Formats: sequence, C-alpha cells, structure tokens
Amino acid sequence: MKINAPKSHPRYLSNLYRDKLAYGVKLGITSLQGLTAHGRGEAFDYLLGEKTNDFAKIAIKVATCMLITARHPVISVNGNTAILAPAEIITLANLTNASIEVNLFHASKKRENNIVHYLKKLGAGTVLLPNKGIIPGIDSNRRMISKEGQKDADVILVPLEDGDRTGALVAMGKKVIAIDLNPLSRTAKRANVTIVDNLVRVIPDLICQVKIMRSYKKEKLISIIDSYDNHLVLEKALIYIARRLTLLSRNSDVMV
Ligand code: PTJ
Repeated sequence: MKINAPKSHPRYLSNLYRDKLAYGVKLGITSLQGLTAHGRGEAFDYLLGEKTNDFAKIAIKVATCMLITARHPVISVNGNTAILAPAEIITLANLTNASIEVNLFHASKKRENNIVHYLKKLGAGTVLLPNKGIIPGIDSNRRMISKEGQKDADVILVPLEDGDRTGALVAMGKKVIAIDLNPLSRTAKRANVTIVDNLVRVIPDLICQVKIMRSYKKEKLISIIDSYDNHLVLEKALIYIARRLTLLSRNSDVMV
C-alpha cells in the first residue's frame, strides 16, 4: 500500500486511513460508496476532536460487558471495517469468542469472498457469509445474514451500519452495539449501545477493556449493562459538540 503523507504531516493519521480505504477499493474489499461514507465519518470526527471522549468511553465499557456476557456475539464486517481494522477485529473476536460475519450493503459476492480471504490471510478462523438467514422487513442486501451467525446471535457489534437494519435487528430481540461517528444517525438512535467514535480507535479500546473486565464477576458486568442509558450518551455527545464549537467560535486557538 502506498502511504502518501509523511509521518511528520500534522494530519498523518487521517491521510493514512484514506490511503487504506483507497487500497481497500483496489483490493476489491471496500466499495466506492464506502469512501463517501468515510468522508461523512471524518467530518463528524473533526467535530468530536478526533479523540475518544467520555461518552464514548462509557459506551465502550458497556459494550465490553455485553460482549463478555453474550451467549453468541457476532461482529458484522463491511468493506470499510475490513480494511481499516482487520487485525483488531480478529483479536477482538478471538478474545470474546465472537463470530466474524461479512455483511455488505452494496451486494457483491466477489467483495464478500475478497474480505473472507483477506481476513483469513491475517489469521482469522471461520469467517461467516450470509446464507439462509433473512432479517424481516429489510429490503437491502444487508437483510441476508448467516443462520449460524447473526441469526443465532444475541449480541451484534455493527461498525458502519444503516439505521433500518439496526432497528430490525433490535426488533428481532438482538442487542446491537453500533460504532458510529454520527450521533444523529438512525443507527445511533436505534442501537442499544452507540459508541460515538471512530472504529479505528474503538476496536483497540474494546480489546483493552475486554482484557481488563473479563475477570469481573458476571453480576458486576450485568449491573453495568443495566445502569446504562443510550439516550443520555447520545445527548452528551451532541452537547459536547455544541459546546466545543461554541468555545472554538470564541477563540480559534482553544483546544477542547
Ligand atoms: O457494506 P459496504 O461495504 O457495501 O459499504 C456500505 C457503506 C459503508 C457505504 C454504507 O452501507 C453505509 O453504512 O454508509 P452510511 O449509511 O453513510 O453510514 C456510515 C456511517 O458510519 C455514517 O454515519 C458515518 O458517520 C459513520 N462512519 C464512517 N466512517 C466511520 C464511521 N463511524 C465510525 N468509524 C468510522 N471510521
């Protein structure tokens, strides 16, 4: 992969992720539309200060409790996630005994298989593909799920999701953990737990938290889940953005 920006560039990381996504398109992993979706994410990341804020940290802890206590957790992977955090997805799946399942909005058998091969090359075990499972009430390609994966799952982690599918999965009785930089999205509003942050920071944080919290007693994990309020977390994210922009508008040098 060609990295265009030097490490000394002030926006090196941002450029690196763009290069990764462009490489993903070249490898037949990421969709062209995935590039524009990433652009929307970048804009929100800018508003969030490109860091993991307190409201995201709270959601990450609750998501960790849910993944640890789940009967069958599944990580749903699309073309952006597969290229931005492949090794981290595999590590998280191994640590939580989660299944990895490819789920694409833009239908492409070729891209599905490319993602499977890419993840396997990096050490993934089984990578599930959609088969006979169907999510009722969804018309897009994302309705197709694996019977052994998302259909059976009780907890599903969905980085870069669409709101209809999130709502439909919740209606099926699944607990949905969304990673979405946009706190206004339908996904953010419909998920049980919304981590308003960039997946490139969230997945490594989830790995760290799983390593810490897996020694906790089950009752403690459950009580953390039970005391969580997703609406409050989304409210905090929006208030944070509004406050940050207000401060920035008064003093362009302020860092908050
Ligand atoms: O499934 P594919 O590979 O065919 O690609 C599907 C895309 C990603 C194009 C599409 O299904 C999709 O989900 O796009 P949306 O509906 O625009 O949703 C993307 C959401 O993810 C937006 O709210 C973005 O703000 C957010 N987002 C983008 N990049 C990141 C992100 N959230 C967290 N981390 C990111 N890196």
